[in-house]
Amino acid sequence: MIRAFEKPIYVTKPFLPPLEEFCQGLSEIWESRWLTNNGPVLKRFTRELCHFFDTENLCLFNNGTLALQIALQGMRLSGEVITTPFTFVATTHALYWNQIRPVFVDITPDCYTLDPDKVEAAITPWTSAILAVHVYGHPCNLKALADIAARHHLKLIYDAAHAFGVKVGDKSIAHYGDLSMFSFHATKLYHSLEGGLLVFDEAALKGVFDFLKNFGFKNELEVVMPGTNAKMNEMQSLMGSLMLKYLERLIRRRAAITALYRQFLGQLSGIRLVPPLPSDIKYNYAYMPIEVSEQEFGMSRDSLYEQLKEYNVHARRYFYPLVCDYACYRNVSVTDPLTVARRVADRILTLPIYEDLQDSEVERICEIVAHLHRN
Ligand code: T4K
Repeated sequence: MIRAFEKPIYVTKPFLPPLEEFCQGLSEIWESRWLTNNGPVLKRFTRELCHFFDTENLCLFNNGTLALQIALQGMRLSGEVITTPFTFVATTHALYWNQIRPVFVDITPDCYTLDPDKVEAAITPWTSAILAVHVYGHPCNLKALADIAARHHLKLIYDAAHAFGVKVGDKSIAHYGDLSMFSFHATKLYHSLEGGLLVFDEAALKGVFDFLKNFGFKNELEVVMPGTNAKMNEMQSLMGSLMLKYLERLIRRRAAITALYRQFLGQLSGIRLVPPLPSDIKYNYAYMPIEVSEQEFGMSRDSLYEQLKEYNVHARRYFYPLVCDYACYRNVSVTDPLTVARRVADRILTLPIYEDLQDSEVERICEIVAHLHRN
């Protein structure tokens, strides 16, 4: 008999730096009375990120969704954009808010990222860009997508919401494509309470993004474009800045948790794990996805999800349903049968993973899964 957890085990639990460190930073904010609108802490955080990414071409926002919306707006994209349905709704919402039609195409079965062959087949004279997602932090097929974008003169944008800290070769994942958006939401392995970041190739976009996130103000008297309010404030910037020094430790701990899960779950029939990523990828272990095959496992993904809750384990079905199946996108015509995306969305379950999840807790979660499998 396996006991249920006394306290809920959620899919994630935000890491926080020691309270004293945050309080120290807060006292500086209290002293300065500068709370938002390009304050000193935001400027310091921006410099730290410029160093981290080795580029000046970046811009901070109050969340990832607005960052992506502004990216599309600032790059003046229109018409159709080819994208994935296997993502968080915000990816598609950002297109919709820019009056761009999403063209959903299928994903690959190994890492769940856009299938380059399907992308190429979906290009029309109205296509302006590809919006791919490094889902769970898994890098997309960077080379193939870059090749397609170059041949068809399309912009290549990455929703890298999950991919902070990921490197390919010796380069940050941010340096692939024309632009990448990172989310710093509390549920991400690295966060600034809420926050978003754009890293881009073209230096001239910086000025545009700075205008767009601050109502379009150039100075007190001039508004040069109809911007919005998407500024990161000083408390967010403080958290982001403090968190940077813990990033490697967080990734290491997540790697260890992932290894434990893989060791236990890899032996269960009906559970599919993502194959190990190529050795030139430095992964961030952002999520712990498993695929549940009802026939082999003896229980559907949904039953497993529900039964885990009885044990106080709150896994999540990221990303089910597919975005194109939400009521607000059902009128978007989809020609690709999305065979892989549909199969994956019906089977996927993301298990708890966070810094202070104990080894014993991972083992117990795996024992519960094995117990449910046997019974
Ligand atoms: N693109 C992609 C591919 C994304 O995944 C996202 C966001 C975006 C774009 C947009 O970026 P942001 O605008 O969010 O920066 C969560 C997050 O809210 C969302 O940021 C994230 N993706 C998405 C995958 O997950 P929910 O609705 O599932 O979160 P929620 O509130 O149910 O939290 C999940 C669990 O985390 C809770 O059961 C408990 C735990 N939790 C959560 C919060 C907020 C905590 O322990 N503490 C907390 O403060 O969307």
